[in-house]
Amino acid sequence: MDRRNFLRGSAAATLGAAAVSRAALAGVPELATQSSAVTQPPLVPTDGRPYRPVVTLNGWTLPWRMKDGVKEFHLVAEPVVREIAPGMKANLWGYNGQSPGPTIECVEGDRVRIFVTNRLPEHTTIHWHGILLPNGMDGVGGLTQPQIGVGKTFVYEFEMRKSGTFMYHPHADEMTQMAMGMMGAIVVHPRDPALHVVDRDYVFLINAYDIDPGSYTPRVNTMTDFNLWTWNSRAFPGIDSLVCGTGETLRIRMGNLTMTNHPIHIHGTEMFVTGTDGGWVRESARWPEVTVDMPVGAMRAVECTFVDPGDWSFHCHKSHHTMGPMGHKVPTMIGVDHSGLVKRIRKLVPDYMVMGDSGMAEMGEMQMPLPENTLPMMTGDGPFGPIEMGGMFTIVKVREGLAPGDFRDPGWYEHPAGTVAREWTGEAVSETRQPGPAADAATLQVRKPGGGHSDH
Ligand SMILES: [Cu+2]
Repeated sequence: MDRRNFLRGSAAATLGAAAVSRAALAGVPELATQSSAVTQPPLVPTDGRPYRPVVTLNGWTLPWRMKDGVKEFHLVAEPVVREIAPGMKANLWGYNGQSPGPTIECVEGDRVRIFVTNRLPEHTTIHWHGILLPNGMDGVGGLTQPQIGVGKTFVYEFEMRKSGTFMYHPHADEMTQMAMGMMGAIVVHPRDPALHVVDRDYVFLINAYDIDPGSYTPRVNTMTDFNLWTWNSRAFPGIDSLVCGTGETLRIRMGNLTMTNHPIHIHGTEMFVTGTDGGWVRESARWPEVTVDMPVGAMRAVECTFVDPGDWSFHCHKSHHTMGPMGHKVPTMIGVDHSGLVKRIRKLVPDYMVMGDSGMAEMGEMQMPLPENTLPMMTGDGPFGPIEMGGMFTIVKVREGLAPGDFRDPGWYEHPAGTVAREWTGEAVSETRQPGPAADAATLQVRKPGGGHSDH
């Protein structure tokens, strides 16, 4: 490519940005943009109806301006570079500098005006998932509105009729635009600030990418073979810890924009689903779970309280979703004795090594050279060694006496003496027996409403 064509090419690449005319942006709220993938502190409202703000995991909340009683937001759809975890960056499409875009927070009854500027190389729209609004504001390109052309700014205006957890994403060339990371969360707080109150309130979206090791841009045609399983476009150890005090109520709002379900599992407590993108779940309809399945295209708000402090795991229970991209295609070698073979191969390839003949855990420690721009299969260092996790995994750091609003990472949990599983060394143990279940067997006979007995 000669210099002239190169310049023409790069001009085309930045066409979106260049083509947004000043006139089109007259009167539009100033562009707020975020350059960091680190969890930002909650945005405490300084005007409008009062509410307790959420914390977006590895994200941020979009500032607004009040104009004649209307909350005005400005979203800019644009190419972004997102750090998936230290050591890997991805060329994604997102909003206002990041993928996912910023969380939009408002209050039930708020009238919102959302300006959407398109700096992508193709047209787009925004659909407001779960929000009740006039049909023409629903954001389905071709059906309820013309597409937002390259360089154009559209405006959406509606009232937030009900509180809850929702999201936004394009309804234009969806396969491409969602595979590239275009999505964001919407949290509408109750008009009555005394309703659905919790101590800490987190939100994130579940997404997935297919990015070949050594490359930077997702394959957008992938249907099932995703290799990066992410929360808010971050993979462990890039996902920040959630922070919570013992006895506090923790709400976690999650939305799933991947093409498969995710059974999200928490350690150390039980969760109740208190809301979906359809609204709040009545208290009488809630039941306890330690794994909440996240269906495709759905949101769930779960609430939990921790009694025990500690570093509690919080992850997808599909084991391949807690892995990094390197290693999915390694053959199973368990039980294969290839020690003789290795010697012979090393004569030809001195650095040859064998992996997985006694399981794959050794990959957690392996410092083998990776191709450029990818993540190891198992990674993350804990206080006791490698954590052997990647992908959709993080930690809820539960501590006693945390100050309200303190979301700083408290470091690793310091276990009280004698409370950590340890190697058995055969020391003498007390012979004292606790009363066992046998003594209580009679009281365990449960009378069923039908009159019969059952032994539980
Ligand atoms: Cu999963």
